This record gives sequence, C-alpha cells and structure tokens, in this order.
Amino acid sequence: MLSTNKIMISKKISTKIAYIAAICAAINIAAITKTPTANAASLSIANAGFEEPIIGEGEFTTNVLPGWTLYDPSNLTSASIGVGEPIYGAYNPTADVYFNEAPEGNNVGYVYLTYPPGSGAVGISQTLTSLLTANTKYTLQVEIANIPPVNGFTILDGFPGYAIQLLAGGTLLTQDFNSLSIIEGAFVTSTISFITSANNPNLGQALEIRLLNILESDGIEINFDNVKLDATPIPEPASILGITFGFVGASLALKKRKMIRQ
Ligand SMILES: [Ca+2]
Ligand SMILES: [Ca+2]
Ligand SMILES: [Ca+2]
Repeated sequence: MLSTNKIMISKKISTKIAYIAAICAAINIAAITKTPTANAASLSIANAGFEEPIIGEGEFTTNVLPGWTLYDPSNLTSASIGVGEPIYGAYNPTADVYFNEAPEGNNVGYVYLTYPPGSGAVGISQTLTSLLTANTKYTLQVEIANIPPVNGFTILDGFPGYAIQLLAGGTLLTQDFNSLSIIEGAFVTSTISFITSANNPNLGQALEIRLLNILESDGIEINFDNVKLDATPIPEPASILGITFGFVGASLALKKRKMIRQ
C-alpha cells in the first residue's frame, strides 16, 4: 500500500516534470518565432520601384534605368543596343495596359527581347551595398507582369518566361525560375527565401539581384516592379540548444514514468 502511494506520488512528480519541460520547450519556440519579426530589416535597393527617371504616361526609357545594369552573359543584345533598340528601361503604363497601371508608383521596369525562344536569358541586375551575413533569412519579393497585346501591339502577345535570382559574390543562392503562370495583363508576386548558415562560403560577399527574361517561350516583354529584400536574423545556436534541452527534459520524464509502470 505504502509502495503504491510512493509510485503514485512519483508518477505525479514525473508528470509535472514532463509538463514543465514541455512548457520550457514551448517558451523557447515562442522566443525563436518572435525574434525574427522584431529584427527584420529592409535592405536598401536603388530605384527598387523603377520610379527613376520620371517619365510621362505611356512613355518608356531606352536602355536607361538608374541603379540597374544590363545582365547579358552571352552578349545577345549588343547589336540591338548599338542601333538604339529598347532592351530594358523604365515604363509608365496606362490603364488600358494594366487596369491598376503600376503596382507601386507610376513606373515599372521592362526587359524587351525580340529574339526567338531558346536564344538565352537577358535581364537587369543590381549589386547591393549589403553583404551576405551568417544566420540570416533573406526574403526577396518582386512583382512580375505579362504585358498584354493592347493598342495594336500584337507583338506583345505571349510571355517569354522569367527568373528572379538572389546571388552573393556571383554565386546563385536561390531563384524563382518561371514557377508562376501569369496571364496577359496580370501582375503576380514572386517571393523567394534563403537562409545562411554560420559557414556559408559566400559570407561577406555583396548581394546581387537579377530580374531576367529567359526567352523560354513565345513572347518578348516582361515587366517588373516593387523589388524588396528583407534580412531577418535567425536564432542563435544557444536558443536552439534551449529547445533541445526542453525536449530532452520532456523525454527523460516520460522514460521515468514508463520505468515506474514496469
Ligand atoms: Ca514602380
Ligand atoms: Ca501610368
Ligand atoms: Ca504578353
């Protein structure tokens, strides 16, 4: 009788230990999930909404886009640029092109390529002043649009496909390679994320954003807008250890209970 009581008391104690350990683990999880939102920072991107230069309704610039440079690894566009054909720039769409015109401000960016599908990827690129940092979650968000064939511009029919890339020191960290289907006249939001470990080989290298027209299918022009890059510190290893100890504590208590039952 006495020993049964002892077992019951031990059971109660071990149950309490299990609860306390579980609560400790939960607190550690809460601390981790809270930390990132508190410290999230927007990284500086020059001309992120393509509002420079200021241009009139329906107008566009020809290969002029402050903050951004042409990315053309196979030199596909050199002859076209030489004769002044527009390849990239800022564009101020009218309401008959996009119902809401631009998702942000007045302008969007464009990449316009009159080459057959399979010719190669061309786009715009920006190297940031921000450097790749350890234990950080990077989230890149870009609005992408399929410009419709309105006002007799049947050449704008179709969509060539896009890629949104995040790099550091010239190394691709992550990309959205044409995963979203975009109907004529629509803007969609592409969001990609990358978490750096403590020993990523590109730590300290400059971040770079590329927005590409990949010429994968029939179509010549893509529009982009409202480029955003957030950096959020992720938990220190100490907090992760806290979780581990919490769960170890819970499992030890459960083991104790099993031993008492036997
Ligand atoms: Ca804009
Ligand atoms: Ca407009
Ligand atoms: Ca189109």
